Amino acid sequence: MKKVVTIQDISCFGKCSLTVALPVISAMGIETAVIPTAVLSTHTGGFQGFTFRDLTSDIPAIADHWKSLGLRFDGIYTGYLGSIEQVRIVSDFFGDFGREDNFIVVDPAMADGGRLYTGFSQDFVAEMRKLCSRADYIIPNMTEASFLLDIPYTEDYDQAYAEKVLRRLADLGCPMPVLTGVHFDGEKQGAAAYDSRTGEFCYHFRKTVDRTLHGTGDIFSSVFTGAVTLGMPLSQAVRTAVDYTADCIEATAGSFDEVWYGSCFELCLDKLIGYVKNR
Ligand code: PXL
Repeated sequence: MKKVVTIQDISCFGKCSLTVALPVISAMGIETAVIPTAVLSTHTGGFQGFTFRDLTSDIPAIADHWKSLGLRFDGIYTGYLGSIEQVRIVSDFFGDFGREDNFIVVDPAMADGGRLYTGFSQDFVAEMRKLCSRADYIIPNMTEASFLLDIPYTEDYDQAYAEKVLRRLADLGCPMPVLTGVHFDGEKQGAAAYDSRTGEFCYHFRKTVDRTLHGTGDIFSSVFTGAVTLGMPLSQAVRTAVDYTADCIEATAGSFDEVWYGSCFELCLDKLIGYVKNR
């Protein structure tokens, strides 16, 4: 069986990070080990007064135990990381568990809508930039890409601009950057990726649903990680991740007011399994 380890927080309520990654990657038929980096009562996007228990100091101990067991993973996937120290420790984990024949996905989950999430600073961005340089794939949205590249944020751009951003992301040291939330008109939205080894770009779009839902980036990155683990080429991994994310958003469309804290991804897992089976 293929094995992935995902390193991110667990938000006890509000569907994102581990409560998304674990079911989604497992549904793709991949064993999913987890390192919870923190326990929060809710995610930080719109809830007030959430608790935050930092588990940073557990990470090296977990890594040491796993090293003693000789555990190996086909993929390492990191999402939301809560502090600069945590990013550094995850970087050490890459040193311990990264190999020639596995891959690293970094989702620099730290910003959206032109703004950093609560609790993050420019120093955190600088550390995340270093972590991205160690990944095979990074999956920023346009806000995160703008912070990583230190360029002004805009949602008014064309294909040439998206490709320039992707090239510059690759220049950070990650050979295959993926940009999410890409749109060139009001009709369609999706993702774009660049393989700097071949110079090829790929895109996949679905009809835009004009609402922002929390956790869709985590759905995308989880499916993308699973797809690459299953050996899908970059363009197919992007297509599968866009399609499932769009399925989830559409499945939530009737309940946007009720479930702003996450999408009804559970209702679409059968489709995801279908994408995997029919690949
Ligand atoms: O969806 C990304 C995410 C993950 N984990 C926590 C978050 C967020 C986004 O706000 O707050 C705790």
